[in-house]
Amino acid sequence: MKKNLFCAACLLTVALFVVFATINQQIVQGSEDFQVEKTFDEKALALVPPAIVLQPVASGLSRPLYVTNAGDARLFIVQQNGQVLISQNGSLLGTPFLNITSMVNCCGEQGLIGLAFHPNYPATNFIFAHFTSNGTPLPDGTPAAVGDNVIMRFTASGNVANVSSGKTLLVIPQPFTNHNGGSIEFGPDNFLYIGKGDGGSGNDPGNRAQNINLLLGKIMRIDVDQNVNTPPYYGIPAGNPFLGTAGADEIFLVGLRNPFRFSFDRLNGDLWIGDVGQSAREEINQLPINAAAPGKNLGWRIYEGTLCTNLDPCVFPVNYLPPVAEYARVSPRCSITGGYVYRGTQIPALVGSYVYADYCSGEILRLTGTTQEVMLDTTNFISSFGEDAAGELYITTISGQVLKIASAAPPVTLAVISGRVTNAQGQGIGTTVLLTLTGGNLTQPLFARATPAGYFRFEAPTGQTYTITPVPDERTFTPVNRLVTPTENIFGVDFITQ
Ligand SMILES: [Ca+2]
Ligand SMILES: [Ca+2]
Repeated sequence: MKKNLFCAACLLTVALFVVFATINQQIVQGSEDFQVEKTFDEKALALVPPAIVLQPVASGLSRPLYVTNAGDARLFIVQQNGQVLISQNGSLLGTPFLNITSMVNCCGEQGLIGLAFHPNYPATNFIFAHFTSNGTPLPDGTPAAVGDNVIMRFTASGNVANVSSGKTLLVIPQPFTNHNGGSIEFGPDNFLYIGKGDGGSGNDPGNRAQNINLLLGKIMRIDVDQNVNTPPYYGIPAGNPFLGTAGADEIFLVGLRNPFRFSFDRLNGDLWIGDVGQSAREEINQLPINAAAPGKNLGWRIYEGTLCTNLDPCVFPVNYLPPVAEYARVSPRCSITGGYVYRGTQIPALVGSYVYADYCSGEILRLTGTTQEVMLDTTNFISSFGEDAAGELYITTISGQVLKIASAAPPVTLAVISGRVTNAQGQGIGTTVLLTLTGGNLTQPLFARATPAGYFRFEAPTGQTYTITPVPDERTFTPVNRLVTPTENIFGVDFITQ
């Protein structure tokens, strides 16, 4: 009998335990669900490309190739013909910021192909331009042959750069008209990085990208704060790999084919390069700017992406750095347009992804980890990406547009929805009450547990209608549930029970 009693008590205990554990599990799961609901959204967003749209910024342009900023609200639009235009408050200013059409050879892959503002701009009022010469002597008298690649510094103030102030940093002979590279960008170390193609033609016939005595097929790094007033108007950073040894001192990375566009992640300073392939692979390279970076060899022309070209023996070069991603050059895809790691605020689901495009297919893609996803398929020939001061991204189309990449969805704002469960005397009921929030776009209910004083709170996206329900137990609640449609934080979603 005693045994039976024990067993009955035991069973009761087990039953109670199970019930309690179930409730507890619900609560735990509930709070996890809440967490999961929030992280689920983020995870889901990380796995499903965000819906993006393109918003017109400027049109009627002449072969725009780039967009950049000077740390303020203006957008600087680079046209291949040698003009830089300013878009301010949604309209184009009538006078170009920079106009060097008289010294630029356009177009094809030639023209004004890169622009950078000094990191201390406008306090240090230097801008830097990368262009192919038309053979006209440069403003400081330096000769340049048709097709030579020039890196030139100008002074600028307000909305105008001074062309006659031009100082020549580099004149790089270019054997063919294609593969001029393009991007010039200041890195996290405040040095100027310059992307150069392999000199052109196909399959790098002069094997220039692997030749450390040539500046072609390289990323260079120079210090524009050295020799500010004396030629060559730059110096060599101490960490450059061939400083004090064989090889051109300006070289930072070796073995690129045509890094038309590269950028630095504004959060962590990583260098991201879209290196245009020959006929098989388009590739993306990424590396942190740290002590291991100088002298890395990105492989061309031994490798195109991860494929051996068979132009040379298939042996990894010293300091080889393989791409972090690549895709096949299969129609309609033909040429990568390197972009940016998105660090803006208007497309939360895109933060941290590398955004890039294919010039021929018109697709805008993102790379997250090792996953490449098409976000938007367009009919545009996307010549470049650009970034404004806030980190929002733009594309340029060779037909003459600048378009902003924006979220197709309205921004999600969370509201606090809170209230209290009390007895008729307005006192907390001293024991916990579980509540659920269902409805809206939620795929699972959210759970909250009232405190002993009766308070509870949820957070849920605004603009949707939810039902809040105390989970029925031996008590009844008045009302049984409540509907809310938060546009901002809501307090006083109260219930009364015995
Ligand atoms: Ca050297
Ligand atoms: Ca490579």
